[in-house]
Amino acid sequence: MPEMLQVKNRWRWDIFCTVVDNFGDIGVTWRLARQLVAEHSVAVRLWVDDLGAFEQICPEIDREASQQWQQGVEVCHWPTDWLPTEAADVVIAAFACQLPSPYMDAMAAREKPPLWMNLDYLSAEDWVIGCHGLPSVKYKSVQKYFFFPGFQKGTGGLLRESGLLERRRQFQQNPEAQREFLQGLGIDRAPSAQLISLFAYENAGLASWLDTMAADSTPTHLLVPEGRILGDVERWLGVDGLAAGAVHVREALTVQVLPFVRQDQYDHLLWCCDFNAVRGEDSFVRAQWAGRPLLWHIYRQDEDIHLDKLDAFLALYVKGLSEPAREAISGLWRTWNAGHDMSDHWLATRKHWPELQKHAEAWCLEQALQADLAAALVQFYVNWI
Ligand code: TRH
Repeated sequence: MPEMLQVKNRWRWDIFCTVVDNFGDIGVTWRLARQLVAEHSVAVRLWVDDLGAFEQICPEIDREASQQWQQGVEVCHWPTDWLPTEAADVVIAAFACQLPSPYMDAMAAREKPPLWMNLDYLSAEDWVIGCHGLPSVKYKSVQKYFFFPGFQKGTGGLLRESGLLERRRQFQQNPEAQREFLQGLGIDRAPSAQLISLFAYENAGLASWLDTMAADSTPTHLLVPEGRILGDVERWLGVDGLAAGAVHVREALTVQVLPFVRQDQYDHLLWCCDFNAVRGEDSFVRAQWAGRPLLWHIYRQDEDIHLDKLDAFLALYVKGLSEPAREAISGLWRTWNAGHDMSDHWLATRKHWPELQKHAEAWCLEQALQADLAAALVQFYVNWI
């Protein structure tokens, strides 16, 4: 074992990330890079083509620097004109991004070719199990492999840092810590109000959901990080130029706009809330680790293939729920993703609140039984060498 540790200490991994849009690409690769360094003593270089997006989730990033160290990770700006660089032992192309061709040649020039993997998008579809770990294309002597994150045995699992659930539980059991954290963001939670976070793409169904919450007998405090959904919030409130710090009250609903916070703070926000509306990939996973009921705005894809992904996830997620609770939460998610009227589905969901709360924690614990994605990647490499 000590030998293995010594070898491991010398491992060098390169992770390549192109920011296609939004924050999911950098969100996932930054999280993975940090975890590999912190928990597996791996030397990681993270190549990113857009440091501006990176800065949003990690404000320490110097967007002008071609190379910098952040939390033990060597962050490199992926230049348009690639300079000769030695290839690492393990090369991860995140979300099928195309590596620079001189780097591919450097991979092929190594005495022992590196392990080259494509870290794919997250999907709960069954075919993922059959494809995870399979060889993909080859470049000269270098074989590429598919690595699929997932929710079921036989996939690469989900990103989950060591001790995450313990930290989350301690925080959720500490009202004072939560109060302090929320106050730090300028949030003064009324004791009787349910707290909901809203991170989503533009959605025509939002107005009906806000109408329903405003008319409810239970007060709601809705926290909206700055981003794409703000236009719909503005239209509903009848105001322009919403920005971080804005607070508007409509009947039982308080809407508060938050600044976009660093990734770790966003976790704490999710842990504080009774219900989290999330989107894309990384926030979706983090909301599951929060152990609270959630609503997923899935990233839209051509020919509506994202709807198959939504159904595949729902089919797994609702197992163990009573039929009415199952219908309520599935209906809510499908309606949200269709941009339709949320009123009835929200009221139906509220009826099954205690069951959905219990279920969210049970789902989280069930998912935590899988090896986490970083550990699974390291294991894949160990098996490969
Ligand atoms: O931003 P997203 O929609 O990202 C993506 C991309 O669109 C990507 O191209 C697509 O492939 C993928 O979705 C499916 O959603 P996601 O994945 O949740 O990423 C958001 C990241 O931003 C996540 O790491 C959490 C982080 N975040 C913060 O750090 N602070 C915040 O205040 C908020 C709201 C989010």
